[in-house]
Formats: sequence, C-alpha cells, structure tokens
Amino acid sequence: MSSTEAPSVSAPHGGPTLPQERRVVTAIPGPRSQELLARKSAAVAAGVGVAVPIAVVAAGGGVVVDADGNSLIDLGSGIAVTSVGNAHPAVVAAVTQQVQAFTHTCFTITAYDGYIAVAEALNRLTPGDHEKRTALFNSGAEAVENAVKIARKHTGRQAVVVFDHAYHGRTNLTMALTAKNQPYKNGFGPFAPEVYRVPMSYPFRDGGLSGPEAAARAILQIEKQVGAENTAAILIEPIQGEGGFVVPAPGFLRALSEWATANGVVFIADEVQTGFARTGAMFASEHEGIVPDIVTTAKGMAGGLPLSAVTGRADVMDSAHVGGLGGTYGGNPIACAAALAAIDAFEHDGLVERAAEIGTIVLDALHEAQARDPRIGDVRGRGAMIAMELVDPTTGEPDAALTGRVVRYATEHGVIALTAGTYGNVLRFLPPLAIDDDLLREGLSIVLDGLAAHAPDAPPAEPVSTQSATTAAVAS
Ligand code: PLZ
Repeated sequence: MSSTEAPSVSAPHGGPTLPQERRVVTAIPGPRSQELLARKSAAVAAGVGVAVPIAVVAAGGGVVVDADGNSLIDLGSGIAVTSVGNAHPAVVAAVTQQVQAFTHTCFTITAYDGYIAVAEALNRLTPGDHEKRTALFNSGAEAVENAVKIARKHTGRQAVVVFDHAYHGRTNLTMALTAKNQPYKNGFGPFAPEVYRVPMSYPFRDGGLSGPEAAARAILQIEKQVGAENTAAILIEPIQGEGGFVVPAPGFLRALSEWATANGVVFIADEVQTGFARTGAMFASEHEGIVPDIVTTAKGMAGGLPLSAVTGRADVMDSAHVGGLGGTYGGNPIACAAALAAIDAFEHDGLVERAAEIGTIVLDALHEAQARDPRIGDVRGRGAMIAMELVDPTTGEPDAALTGRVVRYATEHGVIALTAGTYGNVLRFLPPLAIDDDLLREGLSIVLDGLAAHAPDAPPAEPVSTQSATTAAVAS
C-alpha cells in the first residue's frame, strides 16, 4: 500500500494529510527500502552515510512514511529543519507560486522582494532592537564562514575562539571550528588557521562549575593563549547541537558576551540548530538575555528548503565592502518564499509556545525514566531540543554502544531518533513542532522501551510485530 492510498487524516499543525500514526507493516528496512539502499551503495559516495535505513516517500506533521508503507514517528525533523512540519501547506503553496514566477536571478545580479523581506524579518526577530543588516546564504556552514569573514573585516583581527564540543559545519573553515574529529574531520586536514578552542560550560561533566566560573576559565585561556587584541570573534552555540545538547550553566553566555563587548570582540551566536522557536523562544540567546553582535541561522527557517543567514549589528555587517559577500544561490527566491511562509507560521501559529509544551512533555517522560534507570546520567535541553546522556551507572563513563542499540531498536519499531555528543552517548529529541501529543508520547515510550529492552536483566528480545504497532490515527 502506498502512503497516498492511506486514509486521509489532517495533521493538527499543518503538513500534508498523512495519518498521524506509527505503522510498522514490514521489517524496517523493508524490501523496497533495502532495494533503494543497495542502489545508494552503488551510486553514492561511501562518505555520505544514511543513519535511518528507509526510503522516504512522504512526510508531514509528526510522521515519515517509507516506500514499504511503514509510518515512522519523527523525533528528528531532519536534524531540526522541518520544525513547522514537513511539506507544511503554506510552505508548499509559497514555493509553488514562486517556482512558477521565477526560479533564480542571482540576487547579486538582479534583486527581488523575497530576499529583502527575509532580511527584514530576521532583522526584526533576532535578539536586540538595534539597527541590523542581513546577508543570505545556502547552508549553515556557509553562514558561519561568512560571519567569521565579516568579524575579521570589522575588527582587523584574525583569531576566532570556539569551544569544546562545538559543531559549526563541514567546510574547511567550519571543520576547523568544529571540535569532534570522528566523523567530521578525520583525514580531511590541513584545517584553517587562527582557530582557538577553549573549555565549554558543561554542567554534567565539568564538576559543577557555575556559569561565571566556567566563563572566567575560558576568558583566562583566551587572554593568555590568544590575546584579546588578536581576537576577531567568539563563536558559540547557545545550546550545543551536535555536541550533545549541552546547555551551559546560567551566566556563562552573558559573561562571555560582556567580555567580548568590553574587548572589541564580535560575539557570534550560532543559532543554526537552536533558532526559530526550537528551544521554546524564537532564539535560544533570549533564554540568557544576551544580544549577540551576529546571529547565524539556517535549518528551521525555511521549512526544509536550503537557506541560511547572517544577521548582525549594522556597523559590523556593513564593514564588508560592496561585492565582498555573495554567491550564486544565496537567498534563492524559492528558498526565500518558503522562509517567509515558515516564518509566518512561527510567528502566528503559536510554535514558540508549542516548542515549550513539547519540552515539558519530553522532560517529564525522561525525568520519570531517569528516576528508575541510573543509566540515564543526565537529562537536559530546552523546548523541543531535549536529550539524555547514557552512561555506565557504576563508573559514569559514556555508553555509546547502548545509545546505538536504543536507536536501532527505535528504528525497527517505527521511531526516528538521533544520537549526538562528543562521546556518542547522547540520545536527542528534535520533533517537528507540528507533532501531536499522543504521537510524541508514543515515540518517547518506544525509545524508553528500547532502553529497558537493553537493561542487563532484560528478557530476550521478541521479534517486532508488524501488526500491533499500528496505532489509531489521532484525529482532532
Ligand atoms: N552550526 C550549530 O547544528 C548543522 C549537521 C549534520 P549545515 N548541524 C547538523 C551533519 O552531520 O552534517 C549545523 C549546526 C550548527 C552549523 C551547522 C552547519 O549547517 O547547513 O549542515 O552546513
């Protein structure tokens, strides 16, 4: 049965009319997915991995449907991208209209409204009510690269300070900015120079340093090893994404941002993963009351189309000379049309509040599980960006093997869950904000079942039933 033949049930927060249900009708991956993945192996470079081995044919609301007719609960949003819901109807309509009008001009050749409207929206929505300017690009990495270019031009300095566990991309400069060797950097050097890494505030693993103490440790290292007068920028994710949803202790970000301001250093918040309602605020910087000089955004902003941005203080942004910033596709009109529709949904469909509600549901479920399972070492995050860190309960050592087993269990039972973290032992939850409560709770309970199934005293696993996993569609 193809997904389009399934009975139609409206997703509660947009998305196409896919039944909002977990449905497992074959082993996962099923035969059609396996066929596609065999073709993938023969045609696609081995370095491009696939974490969840299914062939997607449709997605919307809180589900992803595969070629075998399985409907998986989506707790990943394509890594925090489809926040408004996959194929959100307003995004589809805006893209359809734009694609019929014109598909491309190259903004630096001839201008168009969509690009400017996205810049205006970002200038209005990002933290701080000072005068701002925006430049648009395609990927998160490209936005980060350009933020660094601008900060260097503005300050006339070269050094960029980044943090342990940071993730900023896979291009040459952003590989240098990213902390983790495997899989992102191994063998791909030499890396860009003038990048300096300092310790992060990581409450679960840094012996309980307060935010100001952790900031003082980082600042001392910058002053002693780099020199404020050489530092163009401090670049930081307000909540680390790939690094394992590390939420710094309160006051850490503020102390760094104050030090940056006092020393003429550009403070760049990389909100590529945390931005656009994900954390229960439009931007994660807001939780700490900080106003970055520059904010980088991408992912959730354009409802699944590739678009990224650098938004910052007008005096900083305008230090790049005319013609100094650009690219063939940056701010593509179709991606901008999608972004304007998605931004409208973020602003007017209560998605910031929805992310906060999702946070409460996920935190409650994980805290309850943690109370009875000491392998859940830490539960943390904000809004629809929550994670648990799995450890050996006796030693406290990270348990990446267990994390991998739980994710495999989830996949086989029709739930997409992602890992993260320097030690590979973080299970992270990034559901679309369009998911409904029942589906979210069911997805979480499957993941927690997976954890229970891999307890030292768990009974041997039973084969996955392909019938009983079908749940009633949640129609409102
Ligand atoms: N900055 C904070 O999270 C992308 C990477 C997935 P691009 N994170 C997902 C992978 O394995 O490649 C990310 C991020 C932060 C920058 C980026 C880079 O964004 O759009 O992937 O280039």
